[in-house]
Parts: sequence; C-alpha cells; structure tokens
Amino acid sequence: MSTIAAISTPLGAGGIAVIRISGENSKEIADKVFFSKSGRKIKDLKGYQALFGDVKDEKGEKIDEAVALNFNAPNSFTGEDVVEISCHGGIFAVKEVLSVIYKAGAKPASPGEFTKRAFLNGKIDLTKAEAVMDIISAKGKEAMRSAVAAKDGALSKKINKIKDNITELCGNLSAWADYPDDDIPQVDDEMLITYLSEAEDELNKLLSTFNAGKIIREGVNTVIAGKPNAGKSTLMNLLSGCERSIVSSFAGTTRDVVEETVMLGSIPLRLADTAGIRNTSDPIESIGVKLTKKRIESAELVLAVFDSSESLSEEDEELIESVKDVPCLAIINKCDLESKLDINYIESKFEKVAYISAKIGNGLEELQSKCEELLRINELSGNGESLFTERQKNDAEIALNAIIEAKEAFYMGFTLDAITVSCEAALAALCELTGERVSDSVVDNVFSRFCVGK
Ligand SMILES: Nc1nc2c(ncn2[C@@H]2O[C@H](COP(=O)(O)OP(=O)(O)OP(=O)(O)O)[C@@H](O)[C@H]2O)c(=O)[nH]1
Ligand SMILES: [Mg+2]
Repeated sequence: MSTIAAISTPLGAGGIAVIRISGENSKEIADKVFFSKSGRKIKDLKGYQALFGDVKDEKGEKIDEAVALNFNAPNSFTGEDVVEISCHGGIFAVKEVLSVIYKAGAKPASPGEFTKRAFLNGKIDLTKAEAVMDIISAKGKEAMRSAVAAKDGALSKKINKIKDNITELCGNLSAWADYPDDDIPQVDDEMLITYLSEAEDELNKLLSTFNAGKIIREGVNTVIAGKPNAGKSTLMNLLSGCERSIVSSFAGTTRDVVEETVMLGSIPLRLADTAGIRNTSDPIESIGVKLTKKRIESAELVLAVFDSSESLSEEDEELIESVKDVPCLAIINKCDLESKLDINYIESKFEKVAYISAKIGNGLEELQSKCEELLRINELSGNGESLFTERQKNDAEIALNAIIEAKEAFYMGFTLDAITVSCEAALAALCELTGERVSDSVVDNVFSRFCVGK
C-alpha cells in the first residue's frame, strides 16, 4: 500500500498544525524533509519518540521548525509506520511542509483514508471507525460522551455478544444438517428459542434509541408556532440568549422565518421562529402564515405556544389541528399572568405540556425535561450502546427481521433447514454491521463521509 500524507488539523491560523504520514515509507520520506537539531534520524527512533528540528525543501532551504513524532507499526492509529510532523499552524507554513512531503514521495490521503487503513489493518471495527467521525462532529456533551464510549467499543461489544450466540446456534444447526446420519443430537429447542429471543430483545433495544441518538448528534428541526402575540419570538430569544427575533405587543410582528441553532440541555435545536397563525388580509403576513404551515409539515419537533392569559381561540384550534401528525410539545406561556386558558383541554390534546413565562424566563428546566421525554433522550444511557448511523440501523433491522422469521419458522413447526437459513441471514447482517464481512462499496461509503486527514 502506498504511503500517504495529509494535514490532520483544521486549516487556519493556530498554534500548531499536525501532518500525518502513514505507510511503509513514512520514516524514509520524513527523513528526507526533516532534520533534527541532534542529528538523529527518524528511522533510528523507537516508537512514541520525538525529535525537534527543521523542515527543509529539496534545495535545503528551511521552511519551518517542527517536532517529528514516530510510531512503529503496528502500534499506531493506522497500524502502519506513522510519522506525525507538528509545525506552526499558519495556513501557508503547513501547506509548504505538506508539499515537500509530497515531493519526497508521499501520496495525498483521500477522505478518511487513515481511519480506513486502521479498519483494514484490523485496528478497529466498522462501528468504532464510524464513532471516530462522530467524535469529530459532536456538538454537545452527551453526543460526545456516547461517541467516545462507542469508539471504546461499547457498541461493538454489545453486537458481538448477540453475534456470538447466533454463531453458536448456526454452528449447531449446520452440524446437524451436514451430518444427519451421525449421532448429533437435534438442536435443543429451548436453547434455540432462548438465543433467538435474547437476540430479538437486544436488537429491539438498540433500535429503539436510534432516533434519540441521532437527535443529540445531528440536532432536531424545530418550529415555534402559535397564534399572533402568544410569545413565540420572546421564547426564541430566551432559548437563544440574545435578541434574535423582534418582540412587540403588535399581533403579526414576525413575518419571515427567523432561524437559530441553540442547545437545550443536550439537544441541539435548529429553531425556526415563525409568523403567528391567523387569517389575515395583509398580503405579506399571509405569505408568512403559509410559510409557517409548510414548516410545521416538515418539522421534527413543534413547540406549540399558547397564551395562558387568553381563552382558547379559533387560531389555537387551528394550531392543534395542524400539529397532530408531528412530535409536538405544548407550551403554555405567560404563566406570570392570570390564567384564562382551558388548560385541561390542552392537556387532553398533547402528550407533553410545559408551563413557562418566556418574558420572565421561568420554566426553562421543565421545558427541557419535557422535550427530552418527548424525544426519548432520557432513555439514552450515554454508555455508547446505541446505533448511530443509518448503515448500522439498516443492518440491525435486517438481522432483527431474520431472527423474527427464524422464531416464526420454529413456532410454525418448519424443519430446522428453514430456521438455519434465517439464522444465517441474521448472522450475515450482524457481520456486516461490525464490518467483519462487508463489501468494498459499503466500506468506501462509510469513509467517504470523513474529512481528509482523519
Ligand atoms: N406577561 C408576559 N408577556 C409576554 C410573555 N411572553 C411574551 N409576552 C409579551 O407578549 C407580546 C408578544 O410577544 P412576541 O414574542 O412578539 O409574540 P409572537 O408570538 O412572536 O407574536 P407574532 O410575531 O406577532 O406572531 C410582547 O409584548 C411580549 O412582551 C410572558 O411570558 N409574559
Ligand atoms: Mg414573533
């Protein structure tokens, strides 16, 4: 395999930038461009040793001072010989250093190629490789915590446990099928059904937290909706911590959709403050109302704001009707004022209701915990035992369906041959999940999501 190099830190002015070289010629290439102050060569270093010196171009002209850190195969991230050169973090300096490394024989690394090599060299399985990507893109503490746990192998361990049982089952089934005349006992019914049921439970558990996990990683498309003057923009400003939307006592203040991403506890909300829903003769406001309705249809979460100081209106009814197919949290606002709203009615229409005063800033904690309950974030353990990519979810679903099929075949009294086919399909899907048996196109697809240098 060729020796590759890339900048592993973001491009921009910074204290230090790191260039990673990986492959069998990495030391030789690094020794062509890096000259230590002590005169020692990188090829003579033990693993995890560093040298301080100069990076020079082919004419011997100094480009920058740097530290070269040596990793010997297989004790490196990629499992190959790796040299990391840390130079100054200016955009020009680091590009110059990289270009002399290319001239010395390294090839530019493609996106995710270092991690792909780690996978191909057996350093990490596919779910751990995907977790690396998740750590890089984590926006909040919870997302980071579960990505780190997944990288440490929490998810792999869980899947391997399911897989080991199914492998044992497949082994017994095929021994029975291959040597029918020998004295191999029939596969024990109890073992069969116990293993299948356990696998079904575990896969169901993994799949049930997928959406919540996706939300803490990628955020949720959230629309703040309600009748004019309900306090939507005041809520927007409270959540974003700044005067993002114009607030006024005139009904129909907000017309355009105003967007902002905020963290509500561990949930990144991609918020859209919208025009209040009402029938209006104002042509511009009515365009705003149409936009609101469209946004609600595609929202992943709606914060439906009601004004507690007013009795229920036709517009409130219209809002209740328009959010009935979307995950929605009812927010009773203006709780600092005397209540005139039929709260029992609202409670009967929504799964979750939060009481706040957006103006005073009361009730944010309740709002957060109700959101977490609604989106089932509270069920996430943070121990990394959850699926976190569409690819993993698809494989887990295929495995689960095959296991359900095997159970059905058993209860319907089919022959063990039929059960074997389904068990093997489940095993194949689990092996694809961890990457043990996976096609090149799936691998390429996983790593194409990575950035260059990782
Ligand atoms: N007392 C009280 N007043 C509030 C509260 N929240 C908002 N208001 C007031 O209600 C009025 C309308 O607030 P906005 O946030 O502009 O309402 P909106 O829903 O965005 O209204 P439109 O953009 O017109 O649809 C303003 O005068 C706010 O100060 C609250 O919790 N308590
Ligand atoms: Mg507004």
